[in-house]
Amino acid sequence: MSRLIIVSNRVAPISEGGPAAGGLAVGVYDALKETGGVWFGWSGEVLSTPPDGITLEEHGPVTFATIGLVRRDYDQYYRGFSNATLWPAFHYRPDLIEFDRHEYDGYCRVNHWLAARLAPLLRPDDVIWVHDYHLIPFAQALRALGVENRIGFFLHIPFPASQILLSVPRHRELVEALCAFDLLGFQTEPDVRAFCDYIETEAGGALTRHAKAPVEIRAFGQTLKAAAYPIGVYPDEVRALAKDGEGGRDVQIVKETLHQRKLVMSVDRLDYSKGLVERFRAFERLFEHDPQQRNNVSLLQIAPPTRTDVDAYRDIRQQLEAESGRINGRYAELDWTPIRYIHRQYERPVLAALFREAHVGLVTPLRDGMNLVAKEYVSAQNPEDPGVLVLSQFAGAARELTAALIVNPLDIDGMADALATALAMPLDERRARHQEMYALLRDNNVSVWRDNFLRDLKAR
Ligand code: ADQ
Repeated sequence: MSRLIIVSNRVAPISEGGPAAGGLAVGVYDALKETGGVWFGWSGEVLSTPPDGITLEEHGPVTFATIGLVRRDYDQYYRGFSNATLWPAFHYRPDLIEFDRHEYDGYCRVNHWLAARLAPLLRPDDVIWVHDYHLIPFAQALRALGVENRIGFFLHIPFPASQILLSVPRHRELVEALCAFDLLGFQTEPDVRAFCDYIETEAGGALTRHAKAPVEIRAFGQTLKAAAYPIGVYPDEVRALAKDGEGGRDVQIVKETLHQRKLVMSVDRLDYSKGLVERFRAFERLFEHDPQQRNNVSLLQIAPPTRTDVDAYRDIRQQLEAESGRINGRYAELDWTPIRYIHRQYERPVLAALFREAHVGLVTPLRDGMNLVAKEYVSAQNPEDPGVLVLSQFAGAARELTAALIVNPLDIDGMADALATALAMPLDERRARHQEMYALLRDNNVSVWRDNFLRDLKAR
C-alpha cells in the first residue's frame, strides 16, 4: 500500500488522535495510521535564526515532520500574503486586500523551501495531499525538484468568482500553480464552478465535464481534475462527547446563570468573515421587533482572537467590543446580560455539551468554505429535544444542511425573524429538521470526505 503524505501549514498537535483534536485532524490522522506516512508542516515556532532541520517524531506508523520559520518568512508567507492578501480575497473582501510584492515573493520562496525539505523524505509511490491556501505553489515546487508522485490539493476556504480573483495581483501565476496538482478538491460545487470559469474565461483552458466524476481540465500545458468534496465531522462522536459533558461544571454554570431563559449560541474564530457584527445587530433587532423577548433569551458568543498581528483583525475585534457593549448597555438588566461575549478557547467536550444546551445555533458567516461549527451544533443535539440551526446561505454547509433555517447574513431583519421562528419552533418540527440533517452528516462524515478525495487522486 502506498504511504500517505499530508502537507498543511500547521501540523495538528495530536499524539494519538484523541478527541482533543478536531474532526479534520482526527479524520486525516486515521488514514495516516492505516497506510503509514508523514504529516509535514510548520511547527508554529517563529525563530530568530534559521532552523537546523526538520524535527521528526514517530507515532507508530506516522511520522510528524515539522520545521520552524524565521521571522521574515513568517511575516511574508504567513501573516502577509496568506492572511492579508489571499484570505480576504477568497472571502470576497477585496476592500481588505493588502498586497506587497515582497510578501508574494516570500510566499513563493517559503513554498519552495518547504518542498525542498519534504522531498528527501518521499518514496516513489507515496501519495501527497496538500491542504489550503498557504500552499498553492507547493506542487509546482515539488515538480521543479523532479518529484513525480500523485499530488492533490484541498482548498478549505471558498474559491472566489473570477471578478474577485482578478483583484489579487499575480492571480494568473496562482492559478497556473494550482494546475500543477493532479487533483483539486473544493468544498462545494459553486467553488468548482468559479475555478472552472477562471480556467475558461481568463486562462484560455478547456474543460471536459463528466456526470458524477471530477471535471477534467487542460490549462497551462497541464491536465488535472477538480471536484467538490464537502468536509464533514464524526456526528456520533460529537453526540457522545456532548452527552458525556452534560453534567460538567461549565455547562452547569451556564444553566444556573440562565435561570430558565433560552440560550442562543455561536462559536467562531474571531474573523471578519464570520459576520459577527451583523449577528449582534440581528440579536438586538429581535428585542426591537418583540419586547417580549427581552430578559428571556441570551446570546453566548465564543470567539477566540486569531491572527492578531493583521490589522483587519484588530479592527474587527474593536468593532465587536463596541457593538456588544452598546447592545448590552441598551438592554441589560440587573439580573440579565443579553450578549455574553467570550474570547476563550474551550475543550471540544465542553463546546459540544454547550451546543447541546443551546436552543438555537446561530451560524451566520458572510463567507465560509464549509463551517464545521454548524455541523457540530447539529451533531451535538439531543434527538428527542433538539435545538434549531440558523445558518447563513454563504456557508458551504448550507448546501447540505437545507433543513436549517437559512438566512442572508446581511439581512438583519431577516435574521431577527429567523431567530424568533427558531425560538418558537414546535418540537415536532425541530425533530424532523434535526433528523434529516443528522442522517446527512452521518452519510457524509470525515472518512467519506477523505476516502472520496483519495480515491479520485489515486485514479489515473
Ligand atoms: P475555520 O475558519 O477555522 O476553518 P470552522 O469550520 O468553523 O472554521 O472550524 C472551526 C473549528 O474550530 C471547529 O471545529 C470549532 O469547534 C473549533 N473552534 C472554534 N472556536 C473554538 C473555541 N473557542 N474553542 C474551541 N474550539 C473552537 C476552515 C474554513 C472553514 C472549513 C474548515 C474545515 O474557514 O470554512 O469548514 O476550515 O475545512
